Amino acid sequence: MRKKSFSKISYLLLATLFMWIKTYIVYKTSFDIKIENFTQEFILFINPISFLLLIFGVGLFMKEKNRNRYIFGASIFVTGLLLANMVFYRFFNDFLTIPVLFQTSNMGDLGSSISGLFLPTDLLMFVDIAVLFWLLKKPTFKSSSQLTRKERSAYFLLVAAVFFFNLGLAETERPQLLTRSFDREMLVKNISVFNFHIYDVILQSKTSAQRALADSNSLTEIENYVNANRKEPSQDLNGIAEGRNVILLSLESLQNFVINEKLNGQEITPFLNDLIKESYYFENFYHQTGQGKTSDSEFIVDNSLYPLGRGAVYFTNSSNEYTASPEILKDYGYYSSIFHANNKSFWNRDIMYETLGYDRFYDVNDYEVTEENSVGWGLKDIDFMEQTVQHIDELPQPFYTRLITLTNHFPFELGEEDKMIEEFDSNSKTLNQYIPTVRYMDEAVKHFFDKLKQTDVYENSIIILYGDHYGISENHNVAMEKFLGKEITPFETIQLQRVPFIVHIPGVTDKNPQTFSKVAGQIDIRPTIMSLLGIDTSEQIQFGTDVFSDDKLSFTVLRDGSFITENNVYTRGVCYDKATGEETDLAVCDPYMEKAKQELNYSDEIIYGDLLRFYGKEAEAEDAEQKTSTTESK
Ligand code: GP9
Ligand code: MN
Repeated sequence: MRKKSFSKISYLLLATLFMWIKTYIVYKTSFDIKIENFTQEFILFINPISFLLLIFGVGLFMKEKNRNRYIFGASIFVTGLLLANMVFYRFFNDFLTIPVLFQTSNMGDLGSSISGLFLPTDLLMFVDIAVLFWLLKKPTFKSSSQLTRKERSAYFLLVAAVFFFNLGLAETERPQLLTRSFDREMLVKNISVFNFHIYDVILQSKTSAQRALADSNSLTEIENYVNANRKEPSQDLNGIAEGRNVILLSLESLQNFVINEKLNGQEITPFLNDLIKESYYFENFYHQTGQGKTSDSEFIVDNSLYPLGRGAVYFTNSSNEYTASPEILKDYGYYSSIFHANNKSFWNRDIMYETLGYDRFYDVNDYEVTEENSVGWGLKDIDFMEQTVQHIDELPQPFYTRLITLTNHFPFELGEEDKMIEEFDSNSKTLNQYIPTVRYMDEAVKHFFDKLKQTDVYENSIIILYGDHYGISENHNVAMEKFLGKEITPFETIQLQRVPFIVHIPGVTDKNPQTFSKVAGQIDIRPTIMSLLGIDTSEQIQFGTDVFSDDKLSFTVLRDGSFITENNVYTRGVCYDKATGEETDLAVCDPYMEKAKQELNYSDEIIYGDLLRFYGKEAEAEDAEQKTSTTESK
């Protein structure tokens, strides 16, 4: 743009500059945003620009008279937004989202103390506003003429370029940033606090629209399907663990291929291998997660519903009605909790756990985390287990709880002192390092059992261990081929989605351990737990089956539509024979193709339409709510 053009927008540029600097200062002083390298700092620094140029740029469509006034007003609005986030962050250590604004229980905590959350220094937020106000009337900043169409186009082209440059850089730092929507902190860090709000609004309106279109009739067909496919629970094991505590160990990135496997003569998972000899173990058990990774596995385990094909349900549908395990178990006197030494807002857990009915979430703030006891993503698993058992010992019993490990997470970092096995030797650093971190996690699980056995909790619990999702992606196929000593075909890729599933019932499984080869998946975990506890779930809408049931179909469907049956694997339109790993006639897989699709679709319909609000106890509440709103509107 020429000099003349610049002078036309000098007020706009100044307002942008002020707000940009102010936002960056707020980032550095009011939010706790972890920066790991220079690129991340650079992204953080530039990320407010595109939004600010855009919002102020709207003024360019206005008459000269109104333009600067609009920009001034927008500055106040943006400052207010920033300030609201600052104040909210002071209390909740988190950024504002629309569901949070409407989550009255959260706001209730803030209550009358809201004024107390403002600090005198907050007034500094308005220094630039005062300057802008003073300049508003100055002739130098009064633009005399309208921007030409060309100039305007150039301006918005520039805004788009800045935005895509920012997004591109962010994507290289965090692939699938927007589709996976990991964490608010990560989004703010990469696309700015402002664009994060826009993203949040889009996400919210999408879910609200789908919800608004659904009604209770949408559920009938699904109910019929679920009822027709319901299986009787196991004859022998139903109620065998009645009244016991339930402890779930969500083992990060643990795949089956390391179980009972050795590297250079050394077992990779010696403890789990021994534990299996005292437990029920399923060797054909699959994870069913999508982009929501750990959070998806949690969702499946608590609800026996499938996660979504796109995005993380923990983010997209966190204000739905669910009848999750904590809620069901509450009626049987159970206290529910989660242990995970990470930032509570990661995967939107803090919000979602409330929705699911958890009584308590022990997050990173409940742990003693130091430089020495941390690696990679945070607190090392052994220290995590050590501290968690102390908390568990104090939980009201009976309880339902889940421990989520962290050390065996990409990029699989580990200090030399914790390496109990050599790295693998291949072209993939990821797979090479995976071996020692898995070995370390195995040690952490051993530590957990050792410590738990010293309490009286152990004998009165059932302990269920499972891998949350794959750890080694297809990008490492060459290295995996070297490790497994065979070619990785699409068939093998599906078989690599097997994760360990171990059910350990002290006093029961140690006397009669068993390895099962029937096909099952994470979707079956909840019905299995309920059956072991002797709790009837025949009224629940769930897609899984008690794995011990004699009628359990040897079938499971993965989130991408692939499925596995007793003898076949179906993926990417091809049917494989499990015995040979070779392609076989599609007709063999055909009977299950419809079922696989239908289950995923029904589950999606439930989530997108928030259909469980029309079911059981929730339906009564919904009815009552509708009645009051119709009387009010009369
Ligand atoms: C983060 C941990 C890892 O809290 O659960 O998440 P993932 O990347 O595996 O989904
Ligand atoms: Mn995970």
